[in-house]
Amino acid sequence: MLRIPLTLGRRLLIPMVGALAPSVSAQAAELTFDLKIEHGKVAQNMRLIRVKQLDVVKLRWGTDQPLTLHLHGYDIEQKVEAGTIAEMKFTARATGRFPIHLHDARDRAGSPSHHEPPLVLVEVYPQ
Ligand SMILES: [Cu+2]
Repeated sequence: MLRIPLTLGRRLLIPMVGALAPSVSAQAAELTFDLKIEHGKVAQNMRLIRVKQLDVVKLRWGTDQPLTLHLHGYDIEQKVEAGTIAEMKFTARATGRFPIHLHDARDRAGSPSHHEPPLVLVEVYPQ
């Protein structure tokens, strides 16, 4: 009997599904990351996200307080309400390191939040 392990995480499962459909793309995978923000921070082991160029990246955000996230470089801004999941989805066309940090209503480019360590760092490696 074929048994599918229930413990298999989303991050392992999705690249496998992608591998079953090579006609879509030889390399690119769709990767989903679940990120939970508590007291303005993400758990230490989720602060670095590594993907490959052309991967479709889905960041699913949860938070304990309303806030606005900003992914630099790709320049995506995403509002997240407490108790809901907000999705930030993009194709990783540009390679490099892209910080994600918090914006708030008073925030402007160059505000102190841009000088603090990022909430999460996204690294996109060349194919
Ligand atoms: Cu910003």
